[in-house]
Amino acid sequence: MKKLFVMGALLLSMVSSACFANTAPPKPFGPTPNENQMAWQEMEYYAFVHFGLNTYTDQPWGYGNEDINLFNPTELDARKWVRIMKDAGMKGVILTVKHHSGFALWPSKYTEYSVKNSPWKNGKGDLVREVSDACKEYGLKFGVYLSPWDRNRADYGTPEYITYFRNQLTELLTNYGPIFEVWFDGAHGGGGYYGGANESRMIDRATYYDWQNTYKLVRKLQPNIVIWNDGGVRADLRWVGTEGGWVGETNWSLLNAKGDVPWNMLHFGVENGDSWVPAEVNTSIRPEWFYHPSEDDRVKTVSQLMDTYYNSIGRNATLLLNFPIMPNGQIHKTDEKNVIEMARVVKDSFAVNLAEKAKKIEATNVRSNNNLFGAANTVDGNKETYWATDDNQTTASLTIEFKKPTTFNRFLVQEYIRLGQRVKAFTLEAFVDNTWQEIAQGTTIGYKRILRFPSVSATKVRFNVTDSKSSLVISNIGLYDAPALLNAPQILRSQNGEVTIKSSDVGPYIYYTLDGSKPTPKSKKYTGPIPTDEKVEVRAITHDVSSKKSSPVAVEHFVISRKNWKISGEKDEKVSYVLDGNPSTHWYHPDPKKLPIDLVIDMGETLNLTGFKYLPHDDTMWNPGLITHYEFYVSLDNVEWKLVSQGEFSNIKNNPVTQVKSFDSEKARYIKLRALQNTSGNNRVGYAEIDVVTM
Ligand code: FUL
Repeated sequence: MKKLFVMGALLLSMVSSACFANTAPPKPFGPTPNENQMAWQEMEYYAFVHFGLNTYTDQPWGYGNEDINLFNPTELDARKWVRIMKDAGMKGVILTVKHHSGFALWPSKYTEYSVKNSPWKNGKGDLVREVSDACKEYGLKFGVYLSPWDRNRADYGTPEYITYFRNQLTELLTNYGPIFEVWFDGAHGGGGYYGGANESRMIDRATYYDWQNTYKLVRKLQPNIVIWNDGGVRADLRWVGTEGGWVGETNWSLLNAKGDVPWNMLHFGVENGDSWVPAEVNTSIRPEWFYHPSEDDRVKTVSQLMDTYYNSIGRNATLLLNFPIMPNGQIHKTDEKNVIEMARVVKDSFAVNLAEKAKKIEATNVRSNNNLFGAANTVDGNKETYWATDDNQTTASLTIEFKKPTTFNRFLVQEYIRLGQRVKAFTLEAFVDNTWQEIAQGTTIGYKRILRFPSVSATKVRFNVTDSKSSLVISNIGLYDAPALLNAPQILRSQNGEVTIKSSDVGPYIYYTLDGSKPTPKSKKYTGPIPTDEKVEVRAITHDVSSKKSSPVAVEHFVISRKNWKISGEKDEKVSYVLDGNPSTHWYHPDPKKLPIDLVIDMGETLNLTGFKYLPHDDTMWNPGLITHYEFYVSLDNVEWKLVSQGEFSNIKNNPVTQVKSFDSEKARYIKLRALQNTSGNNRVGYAEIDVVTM
């Protein structure tokens, strides 16, 4: 009897320990997000707003002495801003309440340099109140950007300023309800008004602000907040090292608590970092942050916004997209239109998760062989369930089988980051014509990773994790057939004659002709650079296999090849960018003397010229040195030169597209473009491309 009892107890303990093993979830691996970071990450997309005295002075950075009387928006309606943001799919707003000029958008007790002394609403206005109220009304979260650098304050650089800064922070974090994020920009010292001193002041940004104590204050006043800081002291979120609108394809949500944070750590995170510091991509819908009328035709297009979306939210970051407000207090209609259209494209792209329609979904390894951690959890629409593998099982595959061939061009995958970020590398394969073909690959996943690839029709899809820091914990998988953005493709020819054709979207195929005939989906499919020589006319379309729709036709006539062209007298290797056929590479004279500045090209043969083309470097944000006034000379021997064209490239600043100038036919082997004046008023002159027009 006793024996039986012992055996029974043994059996019971075996069963219960087996049960325990069966249901125990994986242990967290490495650093994990806290609740505030988790809530912030799930917002994914929110707005930035830049508005202030700079809006009226057309400056990116105010000096700190700008006339307060300029601030008088006549049609400001914060509710309308927030409505647009909500319609755009955004979940919050961060208002730049004080930029570097020190002008405060709320009636702060601690300074006279604020809206309270401006004509707007006779000094009774409070923009922080209006925006935070509108956010409450429309269900968006509210955040503030308070610039630590203040070019107005006489005490900037002394300990008194830190008290002032904290007083302002206390006003903001006490009087306006819940604040989800506070933004402490990294710009820190230099020239400024400083209460009339008009001098340059430098501070040590690692020590001057005493961030640790400021953080304590912030967290005490707003326990649910996340702190952004690109300065020396680690906060809750990190900058990605660029304002261009992208983070690295590899993006770890980790940094080390101590030590320097060079650019590559900001951009890619740190694989084995000891702290959870996820990435936020901040970028403006226009080149600059404040409104400048000259940028009205430089608003990011829907395709550019979609690239930004995939390069931020699709790469384990959040997206903080800026609206520069106009002097009348409104969002420009182009900015509104594009951001709303982007929201429609996002909605349509991710409307139907085809993986949820699978016939079968199975994995090569499931933790404890228990359905609790089974592959089906990745398509159950529940973000708290996941597919997990056994401890130490760092590679595995998950296969989705459809009832019928299914077309898709997007893959979405999410790790259950509450248990840490783990995956280092993965691939995606499609079963097409009875064989497995690799269609995409990626490195890190994190909270969310989205891959784009040309549309593929398959009966099965296989997701393979090929490397991971620990066992796998995948919470969600999506396959989508995103409707194509069918814009005419871009056709480029390199100096050696290779033609490249680029689509503004990933998904549609490109078809082309070289004989002037109309391209159709029966024409040649573009698979890579096409070698061409001399004269050729390239026509191309993009085509979406799902909707069977094509884009308008793009046409480029290439007349002569620039194969033998040489830029005379320039040793800098990058000078070849001027002839490489790629509009996004550019070259500047390295050590410009004084204008006029010449660029001389030997074409290697004598040609009959009837004109020339100049494409400036398309970036008006950072002093690009676009040529505005020019002379163009030709020569047969590089000794005797003839002036064949002169004048200005009108409106090049606002619209920096290829400038084409014609002249009467001239025989020439050498050409010289002389820059007489430029947009930046210094001696900086740059070029993206130079070409000629022949008979
Ligand atoms: C930068 C600032 O200097 C810009 O003016 C802008 O506010 C941007 C968001 O941060 O560092």
